[in-house]
Amino acid sequence: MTKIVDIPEWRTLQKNAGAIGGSTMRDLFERDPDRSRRFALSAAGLFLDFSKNKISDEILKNLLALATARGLEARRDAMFAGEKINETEDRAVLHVALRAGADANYTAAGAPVSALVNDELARMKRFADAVHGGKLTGRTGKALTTVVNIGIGGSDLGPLMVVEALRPYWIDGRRSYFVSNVDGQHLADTLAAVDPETTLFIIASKTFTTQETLANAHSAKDWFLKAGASEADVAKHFIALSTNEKAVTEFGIDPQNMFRFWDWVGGRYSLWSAIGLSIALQVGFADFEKLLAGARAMDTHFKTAPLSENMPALLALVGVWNRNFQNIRAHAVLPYDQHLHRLPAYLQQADMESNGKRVGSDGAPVAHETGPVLFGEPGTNGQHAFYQLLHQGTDIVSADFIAAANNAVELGDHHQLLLANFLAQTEALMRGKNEPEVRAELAADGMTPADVDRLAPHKVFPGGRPTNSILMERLTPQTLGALLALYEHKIFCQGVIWGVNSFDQWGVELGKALATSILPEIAGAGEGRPAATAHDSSTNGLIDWINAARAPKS
Ligand code: G6Q
Repeated sequence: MTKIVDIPEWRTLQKNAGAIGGSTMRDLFERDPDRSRRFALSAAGLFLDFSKNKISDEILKNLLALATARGLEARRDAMFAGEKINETEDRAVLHVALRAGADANYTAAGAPVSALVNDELARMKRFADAVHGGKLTGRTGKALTTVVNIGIGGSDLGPLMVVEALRPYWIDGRRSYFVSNVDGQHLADTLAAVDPETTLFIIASKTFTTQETLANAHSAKDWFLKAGASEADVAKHFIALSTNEKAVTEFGIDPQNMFRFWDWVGGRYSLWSAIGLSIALQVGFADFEKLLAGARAMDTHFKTAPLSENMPALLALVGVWNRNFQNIRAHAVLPYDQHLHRLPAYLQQADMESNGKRVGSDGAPVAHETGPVLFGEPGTNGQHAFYQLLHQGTDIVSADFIAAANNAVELGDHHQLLLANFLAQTEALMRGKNEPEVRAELAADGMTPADVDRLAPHKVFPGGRPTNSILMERLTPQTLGALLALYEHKIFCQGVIWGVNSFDQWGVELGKALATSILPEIAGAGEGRPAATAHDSSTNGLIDWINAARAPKS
């Protein structure tokens, strides 16, 4: 089979990379001030400027040709048609059906799903409204004002990130906590802050077999029972979000208190499903629906816009250019919005679990790089931390800068300061500061020629660091929904171009299996243990060290 790196469209782009190598991004802007108009577009309430990448019209044309050669549109249509595009798990990929609205008519592998989705949304709405209206209360009749969502990975990061992002939309008096880590401190710290009489525990697990989530769920239930509740009270304080009714029932949750989703919803794409119930409880169902509507607007754009005017496709192609033709290995997500502080963590999973693959869908090792290392922090905090490397490090890192023009809190000139920093950073990363500029500046400051010589090399900024700027008028449920769908589809497009299955995650299995086998080798309180022998010498040594450190001290 022809490797992707051998198709003519790939080769052409390699030649383009060589040809543009001699120009700086600053040159490109100086020669063509109009580029920011051509390399920008609006969709679903978002504005994307991708002109600060080292691309030209020809490169963009050739990237679009690569997308066409890789069958991107056909693959997109196959996803929307509910075909089983997640081949290794033999599943359709239909998170778009979760937010498609009342009139939708989606099918997954030929079976209708939209009525199921809408029924479940209606159940979620009834439940959220009943909790908010005080119709559903805790065992002592008190309002359920607090949610503890117990889940991990896709059953945690999405709803946690959205609840944090929509803080201005929180219903007064309601609080939400998210417990994910099997480290008992996470649950213990949370339980210490909540009242068992007013807390609703949501056990969020697609499979309902996840070790961490079940350990936390059982411990939360023990805590609840020890606080004076009976088994019969569990129904009033524990609900499940899952695809596995049998395991939910075995845990002791009545299927009446279970909200369903389906195997065609990937964990990291599930915040739009029942997994979003914690969002609906914290902000109200109406705002949850607006989140879905925002994503739907981006879905419609993605499905219908030609690739040359398609925001997710263009963002993906620029990422492919940077990764494969500019040899950029890391990508930063930098929201200039404190409420988006969990967006980088969420996207770390969405992107790295989806496209961090070394074997193509055909089972053969790929001959090109796939997903970059993704990281990030909100601006301006990151500026005082790792931006040093972004500006002057030996590795070039690409970045997405995200901001809203208006803030929920207009406090003095804080938001202007935030926006000025947002703009300054992308300009500085693109332009840099060359040696003559640095020397002139130092001399103008009255520095001696010797000091200018000494300091100038340290003050040079090479520039040419690629960035995308994503703007919205305000961060609302709608624009947040659109932003998240933009990233989901970007990841999908890149997976298609790279020829990997973005919807499986076999890479998380090996560690899970080994943890299960090692568990019996870790001493419990007060136990002595023989030396470990079953592993390599490092792992055996680490087990022995831990067991010695856990042994009772005489
Ligand atoms: C996401 C992954 C993974 C998953 C967690 C939790 O795409 O599959 O992060 O969400 O392992 O799984 P459960 O929801 O089944 O507990």
